[in-house]
Amino acid sequence: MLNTITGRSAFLALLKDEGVTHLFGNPGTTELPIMHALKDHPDLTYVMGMQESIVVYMADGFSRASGRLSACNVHVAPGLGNAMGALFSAKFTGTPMILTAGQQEQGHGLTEPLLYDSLVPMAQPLVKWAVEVTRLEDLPRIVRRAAKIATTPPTGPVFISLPGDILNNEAGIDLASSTRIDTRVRPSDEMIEALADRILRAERPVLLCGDELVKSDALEEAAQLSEVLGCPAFQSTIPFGAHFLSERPCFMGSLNRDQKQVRDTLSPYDTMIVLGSDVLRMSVWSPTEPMPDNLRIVQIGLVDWEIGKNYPAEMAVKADVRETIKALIPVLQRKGGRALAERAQQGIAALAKSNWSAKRESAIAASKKASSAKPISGDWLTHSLVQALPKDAILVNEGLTAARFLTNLFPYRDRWSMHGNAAGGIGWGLPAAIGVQFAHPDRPVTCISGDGSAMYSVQALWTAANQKLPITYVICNNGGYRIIKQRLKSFHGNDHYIGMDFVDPPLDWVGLAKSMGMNAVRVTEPDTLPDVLKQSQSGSRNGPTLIDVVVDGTV
Ligand SMILES: Cc1ncc(C[n+]2csc(CCOP(=O)(O)OP(=O)(O)O)c2C)c(N)n1
Ligand SMILES: [Mg+2]
Repeated sequence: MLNTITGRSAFLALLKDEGVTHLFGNPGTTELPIMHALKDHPDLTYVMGMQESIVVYMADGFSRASGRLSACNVHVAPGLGNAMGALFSAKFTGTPMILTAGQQEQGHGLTEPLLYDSLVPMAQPLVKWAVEVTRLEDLPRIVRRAAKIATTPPTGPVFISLPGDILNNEAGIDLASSTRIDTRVRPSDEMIEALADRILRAERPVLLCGDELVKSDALEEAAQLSEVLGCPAFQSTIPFGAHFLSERPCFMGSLNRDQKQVRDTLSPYDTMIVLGSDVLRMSVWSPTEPMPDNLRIVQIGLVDWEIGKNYPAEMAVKADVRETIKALIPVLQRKGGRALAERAQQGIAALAKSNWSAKRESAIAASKKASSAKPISGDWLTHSLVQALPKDAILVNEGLTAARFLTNLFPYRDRWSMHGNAAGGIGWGLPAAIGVQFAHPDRPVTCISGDGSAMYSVQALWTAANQKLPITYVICNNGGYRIIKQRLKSFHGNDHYIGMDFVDPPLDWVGLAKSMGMNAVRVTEPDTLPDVLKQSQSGSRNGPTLIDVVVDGTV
């Protein structure tokens, strides 16, 4: 005879058994069964966000900064609707996340009560699997399957609708156990040989490095591969993670999203080895094709949707990047012999003048030139912030125009050290930093955000204060949507910036932050900025702090 258990308690027990430690949520009546059961699960921390997009962004930050499964719970149809922008982001980054919503009782939902709509079709386009539980006995199978699907590469969010009758019913059910699929697969011996032969045939190879190097923990291996070949390694066009060890000699920084520049940058090469990355994902349309005509592609990764998606791959391998590189390097060395070693040495020497470290020096010099500009230059802010950060700092980046040089200045030293806006929907940074801090309670987390971006999710500050998280928030306050103004001007030659300023009335960032229970300071003087930033990083703190930096908004 199995012990009887309520659906609500079984749900929380199942999440915990799948490794979930925090439930990010926003409650309504349909979530009350879960809220009722929480007191019996004190080892699951409930983190309340004051709007559903914040809830999902917090969970997203947690998973992205840890690689672990996260869970978040939102309120029926309007709550799921509020969460869609954040779910879109989680889909983009393949965040392993279980998103749930309470739903009206089965049968009652059919009468279309207040707040009701079908949830599964709403969530479906953005998740790997969407399902509603229709029998309590199915709950364990569904949660176990959801956790497995979310965590199996290509990882991604899943959605479960939880009707009230399922949560409140009681039954003798077996909670079963967790399944995790080990996908650290390497290619066949034949393929490794063929890959090595093909790469050695390349006269001018180049690496393109993406997010799977973080997910598969392959940063060291990727750096070694670049050094064995002596070839440049570029980060992909959206630098939303620490996709390469910045200070290694072959790192060139990230490609940008200017089609012409990318084409020019890549045209010297004949073979692009794509390591767990999308290929030349762009933002705005251009008549220029970013891929040079004669560049051939060798592509490796587990996210097969991206392989050969827009550009055919001459060799395509669905395998773990770390395991593949580990198997490939000794074969390359054996086959390449001394000739390869010599070529690699020359290649590394030739990169010394143009690699990330060299470019960093010139970016520092350029930033210093702006050290006395007022309003404060974004470049001086970025430089001063990077100088202030301790070695183990984690940076959450949604700094937009003010932080344009951030990834040129901040070195990625480990795979969790930087997380940036990936999918383009703004408002991710403030709440994501909360999840990042929960994932790394012992590391200092700093979030840099544009003022416009921050206003999409400003109530996340309350959660940071409520949870006493020592996050430093740096707001780049230029009083408007500068990037949109820049684009109106450059695309349309129009400098009538209707709907892009917030100066009447201006936003009172210090007042906003203080109203949500946190310390805040406004900085207008470029010479005091470095000290304020340094102070923000020193000592232990019991709660967040906000630094409102008044920066240049010139278009
Ligand atoms: C969810 C969402 N809504 C609107 C946009 C369009 N958008 C892109 S950037 C931007 C303005 C960003 O302003 P801010 O964060 O202040 O940065 P700044 O350009 O001033 O540096 C807007 C509105 C978007 N990307 N995502
Ligand atoms: Mg702005």
